[in-house]
Amino acid sequence: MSEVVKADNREGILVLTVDYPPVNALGAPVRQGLAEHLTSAQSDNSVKAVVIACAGRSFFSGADIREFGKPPQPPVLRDVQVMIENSTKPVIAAIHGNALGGGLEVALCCHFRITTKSAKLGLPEVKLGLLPGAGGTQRLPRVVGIEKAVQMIVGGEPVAGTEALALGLVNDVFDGDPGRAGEAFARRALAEKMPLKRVRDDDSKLQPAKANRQLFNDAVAAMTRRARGLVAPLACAECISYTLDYPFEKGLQLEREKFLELLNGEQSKAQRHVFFAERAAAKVEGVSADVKPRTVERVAVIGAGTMGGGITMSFVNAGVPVTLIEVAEDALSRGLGVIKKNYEATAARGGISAADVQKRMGLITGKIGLDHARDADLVLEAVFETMAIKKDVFVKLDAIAKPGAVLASNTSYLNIDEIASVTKRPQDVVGMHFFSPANVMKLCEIVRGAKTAPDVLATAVAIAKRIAKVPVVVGNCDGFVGNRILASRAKQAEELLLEGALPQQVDAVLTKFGLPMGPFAMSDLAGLDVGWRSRKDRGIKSEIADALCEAGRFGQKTGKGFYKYEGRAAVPDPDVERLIDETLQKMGRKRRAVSDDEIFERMVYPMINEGARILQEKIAARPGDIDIVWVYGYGWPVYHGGPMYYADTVGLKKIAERLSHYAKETGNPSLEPAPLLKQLADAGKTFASLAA
Ligand code: 3H9
Repeated sequence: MSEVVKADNREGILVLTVDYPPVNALGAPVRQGLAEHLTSAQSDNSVKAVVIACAGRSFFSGADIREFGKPPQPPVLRDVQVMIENSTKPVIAAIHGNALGGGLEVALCCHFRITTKSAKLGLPEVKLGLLPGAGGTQRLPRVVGIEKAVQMIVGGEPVAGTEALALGLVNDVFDGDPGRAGEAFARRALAEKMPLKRVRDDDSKLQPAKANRQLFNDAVAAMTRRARGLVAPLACAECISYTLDYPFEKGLQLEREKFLELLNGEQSKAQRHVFFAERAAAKVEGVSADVKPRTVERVAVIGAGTMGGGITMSFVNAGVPVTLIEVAEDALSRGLGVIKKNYEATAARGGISAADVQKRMGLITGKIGLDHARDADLVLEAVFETMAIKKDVFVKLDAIAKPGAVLASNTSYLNIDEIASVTKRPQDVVGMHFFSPANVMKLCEIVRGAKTAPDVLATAVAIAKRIAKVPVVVGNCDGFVGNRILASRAKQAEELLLEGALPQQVDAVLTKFGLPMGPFAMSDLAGLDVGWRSRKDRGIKSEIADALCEAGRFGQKTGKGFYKYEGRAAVPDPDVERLIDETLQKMGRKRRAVSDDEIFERMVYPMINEGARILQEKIAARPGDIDIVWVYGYGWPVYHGGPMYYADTVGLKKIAERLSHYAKETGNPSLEPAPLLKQLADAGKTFASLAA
């Protein structure tokens, strides 16, 4: 009998407890164990009802994603579901923790479901580029109605136990041990002779949408508005529509076909890569799992500008109080005002309640003067991006911060060791680089200095996760992982303009690929004057951008930059084309037609090349870490898996050849393939082979 599924016949109630760490995924041993016990329960006269519960922190978290793409091992999940659904004895799912994906789909085959109030019940397959492939798209709408099902399946967000009860998704809620609660419910079901309801047999909740198809169409339109380029949300919606058009069995069969199509498609493979890469990135090389993070209860953020404000919001959104520190009253009240306005705008859109605005603002204490960082366990510096200013702040922090406090800098490219060197406690200094807008973007690059202590890294990772960010630990170099790769792209973007491409052409190539914006729209958003000033300081030129700034075009803030702005809409501007022509004439250059293919290769392949250098220098520990930085920090389309994953799908040989070609064509040796890229390409290998 199964090791993974324990059976305990408690005076007629057979309690099956599944124990398959870490998250009770429905892997082959689980399916086998369930099938064995369910079969014997049918013929065992002493069994009157069956409870399915899980040990550990959760009910089933879904199918075992590691099995996807491998030959299926019997019994398949559907066979187990049929056994449950057709059981002549009541089967009760007792849910705690999570019931996700295949986990909820199993529960939907049970005759009764009970849950803890805090459990999360949902079908998040869409986030893996999939759809619920074990009947979820056919059963959930029959339980919660079409509109809620669309929200849960196309949106992929779970509901809590209390909401599940209100929706009729569960029969009851419980506290305490799932097995015991399941047993008690089973006795009640038997005593009250509750009928064995099969979800598949009841179409009543489908009737409103059957009578008025617009209900379905509107719900889908609302949920797919932001599905840019993703195939899974639309496939999920299509499968839900089968409940309106076909009998249950036919819908199930069509769902299966669509599921397999997505499973074998390129998008889901890329999205599954991102799922595992994100989890791998949280494991820090050289920091074992038993290193304990330091306790962080009080946080101080230095600087109430755009970054400091966004970082503060991230903390308070997670319920962590922040002391927000500025040097002067007007800067502080401006910063607090922006935060309040942001929250009020979210409340106006219905994202949070008016009470939430009050509560979150109540977690922020504005103060003047660094002295107020004295009691903080974590101090996060987000002041102007100049080494001298950063050093000045860290000298002062060193003098006042309590012993053991983590001193973090939000620098986006400066040398963290140089910043740490002005303190007497470089072991406590770490980079925590957030991305703009910091309250929205999920990435946090955690920069490891030469002397950063392991428990400081562990603390930075833990606190980033606590505030719902995705942490990636990176090494110290100019621009770290994200901005260093961005710089390699920016160089080529500028070069392309000097050869004849236009900003709108370059941007369009990248947005077509799935990035939210191209380099020129991004520069306009950030403000061209910032880079201009810094170039002047360093004696560097950027012909076109400098010419734009000299003409007073600083980007969105002045209504003109690489584009002109009508409201927030970027419109190509003939004046910019003229300015480019004039600049090229002055330089003695002629414009040529640049193809979209060349633009794509010259923007993306140098990024991959820089990624290879970053791996070789061990600035990133794994290719997947680079992918996570670009997916969560810069909007690289998740369905292309990140630049390094994408490179493997193109083939490193092709990428190396094209880079070599452009190096010769443009006379730019830095475009030659990096040694690691060349070595892998020559050996017919992939970046993924490095992590294996
Ligand atoms: C599905 O169900 C398809 C069906 O519709 C149709 C089938 C026919 N499988 O995230 P954590 C691992 S698709 C295998 O750090 P947390 C994870 O890799 C599935 N492994 O923990 C990690 O491993 P490691 C639908 C899985 O507490 C470890 O567990 N379900 C799975 O922060 C801990 O993970 C989903 O999409 C899995 N399903 O969060 C849910 N899930 O330690 C996906 C996790 O080696 N999972 N692992 O790095 C999650 O969202 C989160 O993991 C969860 C726990 C919320 C469950």
